[in-house]
Amino acid sequence: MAESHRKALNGTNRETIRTGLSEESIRAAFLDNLFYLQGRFPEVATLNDQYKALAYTVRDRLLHRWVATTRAYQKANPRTVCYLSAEYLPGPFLGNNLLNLGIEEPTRRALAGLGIELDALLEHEEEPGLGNGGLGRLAACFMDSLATLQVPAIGYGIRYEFGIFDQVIRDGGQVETTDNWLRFGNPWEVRRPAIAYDVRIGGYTEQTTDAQGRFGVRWVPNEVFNGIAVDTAILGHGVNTVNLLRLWTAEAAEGFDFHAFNRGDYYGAVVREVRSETISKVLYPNDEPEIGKRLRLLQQYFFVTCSLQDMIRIHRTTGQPLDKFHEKFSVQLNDTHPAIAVAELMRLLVDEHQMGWDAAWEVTRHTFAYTNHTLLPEALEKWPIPLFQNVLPRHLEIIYEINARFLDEVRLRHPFDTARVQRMSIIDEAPPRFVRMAHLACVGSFAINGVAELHSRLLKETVLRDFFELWPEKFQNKTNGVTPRRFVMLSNPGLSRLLTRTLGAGWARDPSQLRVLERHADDAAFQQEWREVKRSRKEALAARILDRCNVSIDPDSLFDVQAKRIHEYKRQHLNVLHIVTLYNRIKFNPGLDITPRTFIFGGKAAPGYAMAKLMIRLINAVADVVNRDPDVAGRLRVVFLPNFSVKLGHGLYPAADLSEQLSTAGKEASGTGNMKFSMNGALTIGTLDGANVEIREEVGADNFFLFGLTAEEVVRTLAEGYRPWDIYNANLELKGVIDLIASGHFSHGDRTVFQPLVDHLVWHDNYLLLADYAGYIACQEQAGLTYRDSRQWTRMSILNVARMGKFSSDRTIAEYCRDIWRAEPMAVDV
Ligand code: GPV
Repeated sequence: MAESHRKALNGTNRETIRTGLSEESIRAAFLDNLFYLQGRFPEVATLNDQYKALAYTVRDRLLHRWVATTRAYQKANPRTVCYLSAEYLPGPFLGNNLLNLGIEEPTRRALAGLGIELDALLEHEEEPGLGNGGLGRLAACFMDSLATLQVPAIGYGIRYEFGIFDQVIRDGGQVETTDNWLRFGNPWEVRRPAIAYDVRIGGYTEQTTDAQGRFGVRWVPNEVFNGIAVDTAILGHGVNTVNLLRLWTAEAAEGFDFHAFNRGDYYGAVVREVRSETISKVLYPNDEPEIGKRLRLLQQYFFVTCSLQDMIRIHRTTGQPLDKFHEKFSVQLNDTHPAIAVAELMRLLVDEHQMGWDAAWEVTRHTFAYTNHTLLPEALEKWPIPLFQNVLPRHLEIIYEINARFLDEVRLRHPFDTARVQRMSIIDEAPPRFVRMAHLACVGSFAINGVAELHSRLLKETVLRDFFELWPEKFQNKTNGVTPRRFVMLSNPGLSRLLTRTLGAGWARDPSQLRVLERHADDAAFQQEWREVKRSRKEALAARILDRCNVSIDPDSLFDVQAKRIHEYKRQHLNVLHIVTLYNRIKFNPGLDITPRTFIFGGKAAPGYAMAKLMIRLINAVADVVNRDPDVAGRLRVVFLPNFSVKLGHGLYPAADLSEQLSTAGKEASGTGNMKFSMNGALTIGTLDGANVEIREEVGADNFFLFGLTAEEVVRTLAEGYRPWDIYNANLELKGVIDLIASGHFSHGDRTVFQPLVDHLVWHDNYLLLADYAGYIACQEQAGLTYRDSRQWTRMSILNVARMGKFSSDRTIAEYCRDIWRAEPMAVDV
């Protein structure tokens, strides 16, 4: 690789300071960057100076691959995937780029020669938290796989100045602080001031007539600002392909004639400038939408219009007419956050590029595909019409027109069925009336998919049933995946080395090769190595937890981990009921022989989600009492690891023995953390929900701890009039646990603190914790017993890793390419 790389740059074999991959070249380049980019010499360089000098050194080594890729794309004009996502959670870049370039070892040596430890620089990097959780991380895994599979692609999104808040735990509760991730600069991004587009907001529309007497519409906005491209290189693993992550940042429109609007109001113009820059200021910290936040709608429209204008610009450079737009681009809508794209492309084609409606609709409906990520009805986005009208008056007209034509189609298929027409309308007529974004996405897309088999089936049977009946051919499943580069190779180098020594290096690009591990599952020597890898990751996590949380944990105990956003449907509180159950058992029977466990939690709660915040409080309150109680010492420990992130995940997944995947069946669309744990040899305790179903199918029922109602049983239980109060009274152990929480035992005697949570459980419990409690406790007991049989446990762990190949995001992306995008790989030479 290094050879061709050098030749491409200058036609010679000479390494230059910006390309050389040897230890010496990297060291020279590092010192050069320290001096010329940071104005520092080694003796006075801070950790941050060193980090940046290394980041620039690595970025230089990406750049000519980036240029080569752009050139190759320009020449071949390949079909291109555009991924529209309001969120990306790429994690730290440095380690991943070193890995994908294959230069981690020479870099480590180059720095060591200067007395600098690579790991300290890796640790220093602040990750871009431009997402909330699974959805944003999925987008980042997809970018990794697209580049690795050499598929031409652009990821479009928003360059939030402040990403997901930093979580601090104070007095046992979550406190949010702003995430100032750009404070020290971001060496990975390249700002492209020349790539900028106008974004209009508000105002009104009027009819126009052109010289030929044709009618048109002019949108007269009352605000205009700019979106500027900020690019990050996404390098594939072991290939030269560098795709683009293009994030938009908002600025006041330069050269825009404010006078026409403001009659020379200089002050007003400056205030406008301040306001325009708030568009990309901060990420909304909710997993599910808060209805009717104007700024959120502005953000969505902002990045969608910039991205579509950018695609149109790129398409025009190919010399092809706009009615071939959909042959050049396939545009994936990551949930409904970018669904306004359907109306915006129509506007751009019809109003700005004078295409007729029918021709424009042909292009539009062949361009978009929509991925749904939730079945929760409260999470389906809808915008109040008064707000929508105020922000996007022209788009509302366009949506009405799309809707009118669409509902005619529905009436043709289903005469007299006015109920169906109302259900399917893009407009929800309940006052104040709403635009239903999922319906807009369905109508404007040629493909609609869910993210796991069960989720895709339930979509067709429930929330999108009418659409499925109208267009069954549009519906697909694409089970999620995660990148084995970041989540195995980078996070777990010890496991990777063992895998490579045993199987050869091919598994990271072709994880079906992991199946060969099955042969070693019972091999005592291999098992021993397997346990040593896990043990070393547990020790490293224990050290981190001691440092961060000042809690000492025992690496020999079973590490029982639940890391994900805090949500009632994800049922972290069911996990807590289990902890308190064990606590009570030991209190009643001090000599009880149980498997020692360390319970580790991580995850953020939406700042406005009171019950989720109370769940965090409960975890910390129980931790506080359990960890101080000498009666349970050596058997139970509880840790809440604050500020969970991709970076913390790197240390967490490899250290877990047991992965908690407890969502009420039918509620978790897929889950992706479940895959990361299992790929690192954790066993899963989980319900038949989301991708758990398929993980269990792959690893085998014997190697998975299953409990709980099925999705069908959940629906039936609720329909039959569920009474959690009866379960509470019938199960003495459960009652003891709930009563202890209610008594104030974990809240310094204060009975009010957890009362809302307890009352909710015994009277409503819409996520059926009490119905699943007994099964969960029994299943946990089984897991605890199995852990004591270390040969059995290790065998199961090995078989999990061996059989997780399906859940590489490379498989997911290959399916999208084949079934939705019709996109082909294109090798890039340097
Ligand atoms: I909708 N998801 C998310 O993280 N944020 C959202 O706004 C929505 C969905 C998640 C789902 O909850 C997970 O089940 C899923 O694995 C993930 O999206 C990726 O598909």
